[in-house]
Amino acid sequence: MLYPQRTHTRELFELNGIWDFAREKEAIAYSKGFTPEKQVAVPSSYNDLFTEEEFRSWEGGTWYARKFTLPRMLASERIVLRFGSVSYRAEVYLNGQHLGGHETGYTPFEFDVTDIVSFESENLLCVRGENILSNETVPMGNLQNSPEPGQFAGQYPDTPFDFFPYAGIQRPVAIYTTCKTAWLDTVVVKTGYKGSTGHVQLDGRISGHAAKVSISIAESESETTVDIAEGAFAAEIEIANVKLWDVYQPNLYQARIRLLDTDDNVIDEYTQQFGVRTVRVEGNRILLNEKPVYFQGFGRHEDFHIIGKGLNHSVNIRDHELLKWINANSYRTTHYPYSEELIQLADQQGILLISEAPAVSINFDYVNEQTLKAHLKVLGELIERDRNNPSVIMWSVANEATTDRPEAIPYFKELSELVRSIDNTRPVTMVTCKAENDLVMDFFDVVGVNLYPGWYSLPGQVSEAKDDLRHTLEKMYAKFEKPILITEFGADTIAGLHSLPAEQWSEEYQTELVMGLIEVMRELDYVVGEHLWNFADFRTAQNFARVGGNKKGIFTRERQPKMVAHFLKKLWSQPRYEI
Ligand code: BDP
Repeated sequence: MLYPQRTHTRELFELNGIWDFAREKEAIAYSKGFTPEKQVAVPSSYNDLFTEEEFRSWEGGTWYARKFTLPRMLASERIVLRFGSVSYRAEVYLNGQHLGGHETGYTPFEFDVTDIVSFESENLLCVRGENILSNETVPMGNLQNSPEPGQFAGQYPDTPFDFFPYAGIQRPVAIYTTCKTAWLDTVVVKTGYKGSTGHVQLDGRISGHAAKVSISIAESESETTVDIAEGAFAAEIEIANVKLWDVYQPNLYQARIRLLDTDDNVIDEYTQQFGVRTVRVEGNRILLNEKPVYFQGFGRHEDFHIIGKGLNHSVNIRDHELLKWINANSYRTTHYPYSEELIQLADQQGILLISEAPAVSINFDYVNEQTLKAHLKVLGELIERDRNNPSVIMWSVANEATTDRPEAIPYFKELSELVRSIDNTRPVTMVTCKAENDLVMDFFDVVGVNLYPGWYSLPGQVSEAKDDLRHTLEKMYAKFEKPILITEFGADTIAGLHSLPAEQWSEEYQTELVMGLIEVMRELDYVVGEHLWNFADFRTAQNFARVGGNKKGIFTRERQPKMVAHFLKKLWSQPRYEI
């Protein structure tokens, strides 16, 4: 699905702002309009907007409504209604008519509403959201399970993962138009280079009737025209003196794609941005443009005061500024697909992303066929969505599943096969918490591992934690013989709490532990990166282990540095590998 844009042939406007809101408490036809309980902001999670607990922890049906008017000059166009995401599931109604639904939050969906919208009167848009998780959703929730290491349980709300289950219309809602005759549906860009010549393979699908496609790349002054056959086209383009996309060198190209009729009239125009770069694994290295890259960065969350997981450009800008300040080069979109707008920012700023499916804490005590189906669906949607973004250099299919169970083997085999069937241009990883007992690493190119010595084990014992880490990594490498990326490690830390000697929860302890563990990682040549947990403090469900959320942030939730941030900044200012 294309990201919506305004072009010479497409109009675009957003339906963000203030909507009506009500919890579904009665068996009435909300879809035709309802008496609001509250007003709500879109995009935003609804949970932290209001003062009442029953709204914050509400997971059942939520109804959103707003009216909008369409200008008559668009009456001849095809009209599409698009949602950036609604968590966890949505049913959409326009003028009382059911358009359809979408499951698994965090990915976009859209409806052709050409025959339903009115140009004579106001249109009423009603959206039913719902955030009831189960063993058949990805992520899972409401399992009422007993805790096992790496699986969060017994908390309120009942989620087996460690972040607040924020919900609502968390990303933009937009209307865009295309011409009715024909429009570009999808485009896939694959890139490579030889010497100073860039190679771009562009494959697209269209709907409707157009004769040919013209593709021009402004930066390279090239124009190519290809025919359309059975709704598809393919073009190969060379870019002389190509400027590669790289970390903090985000050279981007814009491919202007125009669908033409037999008289060369432009029916549809769309600009697809891309970067020319390659990524692959060789031996113990991940190579970006054939040079080894050492990952220094974080696991993160889309999480901020009041807005929860709602898209907020200001927070996104601040976060990327902090990443640059601390000399990080990468992050993992833990534990779900982040907004398209954030991925685009990473493209523009040269930040490497590991894009993760929302499959966190998949527990094989509860998995059934439906779980796998939901997982495959959302993983497919994530790849379709982000495959043209040069910042995305690796896919992560899941975080901390119980992959020490034999049932995990066919499940993860299927997931890895799906990824490779859609995209063979990026390495694939899975993030384990089972260390050398993981049974599914054979299916992946890079080992991702979360390890918490000095925190969940060996509390307060930095030197023992270092030995433990070394020992675990040695065992893992002996078994898997693949590059290992440390995808999480760290310590909860209350900003402003100090202690000498260093004690858990203090800034001194976080600094000593984190810097000590990094020393060990850097002794081991097969370790290809250090991603700290977490970039910033974040909101979680409630339980006795969480004091106002997870405090493992290197920055506070307000986005100010803790002491360790200054040490990381210094360490990360020197490249790990010689260039
Ligand atoms: C890991 C999870 C992450 C948690 C973290 C922690 O991947 O989501 O927040 O541990 O406990 O198990 O802080």
